[in-house]
Amino acid sequence: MLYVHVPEQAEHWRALLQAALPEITVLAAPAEVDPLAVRYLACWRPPAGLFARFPDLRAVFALGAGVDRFVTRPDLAPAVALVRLSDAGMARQMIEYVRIGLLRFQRRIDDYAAQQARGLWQPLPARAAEEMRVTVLGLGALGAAVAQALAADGYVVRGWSRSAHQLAAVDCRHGEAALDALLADSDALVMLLPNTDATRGLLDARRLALLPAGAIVINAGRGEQLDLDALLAGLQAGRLGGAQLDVFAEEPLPATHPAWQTPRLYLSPHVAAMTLPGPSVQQLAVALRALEAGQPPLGLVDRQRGY
Ligand code: NDP
Ligand code: OXD
Repeated sequence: MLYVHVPEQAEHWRALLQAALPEITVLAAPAEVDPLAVRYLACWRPPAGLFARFPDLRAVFALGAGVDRFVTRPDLAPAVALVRLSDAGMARQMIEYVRIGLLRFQRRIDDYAAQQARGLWQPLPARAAEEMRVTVLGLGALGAAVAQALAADGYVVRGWSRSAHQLAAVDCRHGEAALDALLADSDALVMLLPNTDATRGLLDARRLALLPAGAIVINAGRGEQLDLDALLAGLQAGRLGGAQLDVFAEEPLPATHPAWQTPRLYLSPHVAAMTLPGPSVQQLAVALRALEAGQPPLGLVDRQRGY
């Protein structure tokens, strides 16, 4: 049996999953579920203790890409497979989100909005894509797609990951030792990393200070990876050119946080790439059948590595 725990859209997800997996029973109403019969669980924000309720669980399907809130859960036994979404329609959304962030500053859209408020008609110089060095941190399902889309747009694109990668038209580097030099040579930084012990606090004040004057920072990975106070200080001082942030260490961002009022900082409420039920259900169904056949599914998380 597959139990889907998405309280706000329970019946929608249940019906989609049942249609995609006619060979198993899919339930979403807790009262109908016999915990001993549950082999698979699909959820996104699992409440504390959820996993421990099902003693015969084989796999948990995270209905999102980042699994930082799953890998640290003490109630998720090591033997239970953890499977996440890999792209499933999110890469295209992420490409759009990053393009918006780059173009807003590159084409001076933010400056024109400020000028409009003052009734000022004043053309400003803009930068061509070919003049902009963009570094993408994380070359996974999302980062690789973003890096390749930006390269096709004409940007000078560098990518950074834990292990070596090869991507057409992207200068790929890997390992922590390569990071500082990349930052010092970037007009824009795009963060698409998972939240792990190795990435938390990665973009600290020292590393942010390596970015050239006027650089743009876009973070859609996780807020814990970026020193927000240092970023705000860089923006307030006019040293950084602008920032677009979708993720925060504390979500929702508290209403009193100074980030809301910081000039040249554009915020969104963790919506850069949202889970699309249609493609997600199709991917989950393929993954579940792979597990049943004893094969490793797409999106299988390495729990030691943390992503
Ligand atoms: P993947 O697991 O496919 O890719 C992760 C990438 O990060 C890999 O290239 C990996 O390197 C790299 N990486 C991991 N650890 C390190 C490290 N210590 N140093 C350098 N590189 C590292 O993830 P996705 O692309 O699917 O998603 C990335 C993240 O985006 C998610 O974990 C989530 O936090 C965030 N996200 C945000 C969304 C939003 O709406 N804001 C929506 C969806 C995801 P390697 O290839 O060598 O393993
Ligand atoms: C995420 C997601 O990981 O929404 O942020 O999938």
